[in-house]
Amino acid sequence: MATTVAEVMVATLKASGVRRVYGIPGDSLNGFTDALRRDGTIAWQHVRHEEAAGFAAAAEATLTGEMAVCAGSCGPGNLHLINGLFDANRSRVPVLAIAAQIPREEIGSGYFQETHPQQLFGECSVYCELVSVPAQLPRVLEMAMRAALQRGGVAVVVVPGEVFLEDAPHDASSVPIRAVTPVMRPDEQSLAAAAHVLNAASRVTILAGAGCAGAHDQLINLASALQAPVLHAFRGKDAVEYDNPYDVGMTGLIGFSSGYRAMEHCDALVMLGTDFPYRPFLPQDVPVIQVDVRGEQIGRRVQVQVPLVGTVRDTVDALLPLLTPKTETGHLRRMTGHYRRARARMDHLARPGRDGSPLHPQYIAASIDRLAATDAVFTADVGTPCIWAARYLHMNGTRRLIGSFSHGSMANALPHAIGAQAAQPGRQVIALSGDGGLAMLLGELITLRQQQLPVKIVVFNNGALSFVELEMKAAGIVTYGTELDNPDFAGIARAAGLFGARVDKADELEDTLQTALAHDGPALVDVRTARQELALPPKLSYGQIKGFTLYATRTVLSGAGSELLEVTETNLRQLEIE
Ligand SMILES: Cc1ncc(C[n+]2csc(CCOP(=O)(O)OP(=O)(O)O)c2C)c(N)n1
Ligand SMILES: [Mg+2]
Repeated sequence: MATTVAEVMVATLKASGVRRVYGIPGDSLNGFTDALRRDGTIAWQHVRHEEAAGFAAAAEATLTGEMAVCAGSCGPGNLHLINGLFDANRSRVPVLAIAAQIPREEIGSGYFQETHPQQLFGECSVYCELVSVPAQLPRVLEMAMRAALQRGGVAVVVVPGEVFLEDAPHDASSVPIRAVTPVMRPDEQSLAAAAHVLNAASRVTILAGAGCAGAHDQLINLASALQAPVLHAFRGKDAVEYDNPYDVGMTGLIGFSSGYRAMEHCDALVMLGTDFPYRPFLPQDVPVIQVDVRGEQIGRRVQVQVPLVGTVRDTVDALLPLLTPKTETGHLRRMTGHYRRARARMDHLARPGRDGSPLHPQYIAASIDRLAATDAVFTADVGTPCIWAARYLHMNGTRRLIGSFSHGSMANALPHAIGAQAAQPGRQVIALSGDGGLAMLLGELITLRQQQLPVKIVVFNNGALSFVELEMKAAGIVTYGTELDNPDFAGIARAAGLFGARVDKADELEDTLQTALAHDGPALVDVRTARQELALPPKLSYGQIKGFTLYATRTVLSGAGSELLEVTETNLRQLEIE
């Protein structure tokens, strides 16, 4: 029978299927970690920086669909969680954060380590409450968990350290809190309005996002009825791309031309479970139908003619009988034909490169894709690794891709991999890391060894914050502040107890990757990668062309003309195939 507040909390988590808690202990959290120790069924998943705990919980929740938990001690301990929690909250995955607080009687006195977590976590959570008296438990915890699960996001329970150790209310009993999945579909009138628009259109395009998870059949059936090309937002890649004859790839800043075209040439757009944020990539002046479980999210990127509030699965099932199947296939054929050509051009770029020069990142990503397990989980750092993951990793319905797709934080790949691997120890987990991203949370290499997590890391070591350099080029800014003078990452990995290897030449890549993937434990492969690889967006604006011209001119004038030669040499093969 649970007697303290901490014991009631542990019992509630246990009853709800929680298997582990990521975090770092500390004075104010000791009552909670001690209750975990005494119970012994929920693992304490140690990390070296609380930010990693937030990211790891986000990845676990993304992968399993269940609630994941992290914890931090008072003040700086839980403040460090925040960036990882922003990531989880913006990806709308259920995460519970237990934020310990300074003693109740000191709140407001400027006490040692004092912060106000309800204010600090307010912006990255769907629920955030302070437990002031034991009688609030377990109700506050249950409400927090339900909010995280049903609203999709982060719930924070703030507990002053001494409260963990106080007696729980006599009638405190723990009930399991699990997600329930409602059937959610729009009313008949809205469905009829959507069908009216779609039946009158002749070139329908579908933009599909993460909301299509679990609705692959419905997506394909809709595309078939409408003879519509399907492009995806990045976060929808693993739910949309596979077994999909209607696939035309991705659009957006890191997408490619065929996805952009499919939107440019449509006469009606269906947005399915996506909050794709880049307005210039969305078509203007065509009717838009948007399907989302969160009605408040509809219409915030583009004017929507018919809002459909419901899950993709239930909404498409209800909509399909109202549609007249289209027989005209011209739009679909043109767009899939364009995609095949764009795909061929991208595959052509995935070549090793000239002897002695750094490897092309496209080749590295395509090699990872080829050698990875059919059920691998990939994580990709914000920066150019996201571009190469988007373009060269093939999804198959079993593989998963996890990233900081909505929050866009650097250094996500390694801690996301920690969460994925902890949740599913038998699965191959591969982190595509930037050299900047890896260095930012480098200490988490030690977590891999200590927690025996056999994550495989591939470092796209281009000696720079390369994505930022691309942004500078597009904006006409001379490269500045982006150089990275890196240490020997493979040596650091070995010193931390991992398998570590460095790849300088293309013909070493495949064997080294294979050895690392087969290694029975964590491994890091550090690959010398071209710094000046240009990753062209699907639509070059006049401003970007002007920006590049200005960048080139200013670079020569600043005396750094050799950088332009490197840009040219690295990208010559892109010109060959235009
Ligand atoms: C925490 C954080 N800081 C800064 C940025 C801005 N930013 C986006 S990508 C990037 C560079 C990433 O460098 P690296 O990890 O080496 O990857 P690369 O683009 O070089 O492949 C930066 C600084 C960010 N997104 N997140
Ligand atoms: Mg880099």
